[in-house]
Amino acid sequence: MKRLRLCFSELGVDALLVSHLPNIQYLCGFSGSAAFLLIDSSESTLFTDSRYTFQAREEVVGAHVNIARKGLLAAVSEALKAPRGRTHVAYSAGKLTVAQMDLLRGASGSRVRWRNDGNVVEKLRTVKDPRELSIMQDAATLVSKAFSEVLSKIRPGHSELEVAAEIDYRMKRLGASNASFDTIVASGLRSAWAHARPTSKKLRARELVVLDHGAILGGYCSDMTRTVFLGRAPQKVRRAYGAVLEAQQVAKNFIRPGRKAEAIDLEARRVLKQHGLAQYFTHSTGHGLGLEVHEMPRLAKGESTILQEGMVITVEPGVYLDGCWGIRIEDDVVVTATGSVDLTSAPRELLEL
Ligand SMILES: [Mn+2]
Repeated sequence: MKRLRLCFSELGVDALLVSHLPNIQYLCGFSGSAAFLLIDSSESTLFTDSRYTFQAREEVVGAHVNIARKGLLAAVSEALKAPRGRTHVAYSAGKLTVAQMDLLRGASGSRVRWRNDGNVVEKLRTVKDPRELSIMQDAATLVSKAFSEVLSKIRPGHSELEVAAEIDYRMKRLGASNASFDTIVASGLRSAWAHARPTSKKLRARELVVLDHGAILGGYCSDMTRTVFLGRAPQKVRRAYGAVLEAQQVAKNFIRPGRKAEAIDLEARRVLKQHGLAQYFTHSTGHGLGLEVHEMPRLAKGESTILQEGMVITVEPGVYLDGCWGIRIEDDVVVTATGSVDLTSAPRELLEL
């Protein structure tokens, strides 16, 4: 919150209304499902409802707690009306509905001028402190371990849904509070769908299987993808797999503080181009990771964010051949003073099961 207040003058505001729950958790520790956090230059107030009275008392640090009786936004508006000379308030355009904004504007009146917050909290969140990095290392280790435990279930005859359920179960047995997104298990032709949902389709011999899964541990997400072959992989698959792995390694090696996020994406594409596969790489190379599974920055064309020490990002090149198969390899890495270090520990070479 101290670092956030230093941004107020640049934003030209006296206060910030935080409406995105992960931002609220980041700033004051509250992990409930209904809240707003109002931060002005000297104090902060968390607005939540009576379901969270005890939880807020336990979790919230550095903010007063206001248990709203007649709706959170009514309580927020009331606070904005208080005669404190508050005039310019930043809000998160992407994280408030039009209806909520109308209500706030109507109730707070013309004395409050609203300004876009420019994702100021999301930007602070990109750089993780040592405590966050330690949790994220554990979350990445957990998902690597769950994957190794589930290998015996990735066999012909088991359905995608069964394998996905097994992954989720293993992650929870290892201490995850939840999966960080719906686990992806996509086999055969369906592996070409970059974000397929698992189905009742049974795995068959001589198929590729893409497994993309992540765990939430201590509030922080991990995200990992492995692609395995059921049986002995044909030459074509081996070559494509080798190209994706090379693209991933080269991209990782290119990561260092001071480089633009888009440069890493370009590097992965350059390698796949050398192998004649660039046209099949149809998504961005990676994304920030933290309290949310997709955060700033994206490793993508046009993303000018400068990488900094302490950022955690995924590196996940892939190739998808419509009607044939898909391959993706994804690891979580942390940007260090001189380069990057893997958080994900599961082996990366092609597994033939
Ligand atoms: Mn990912």
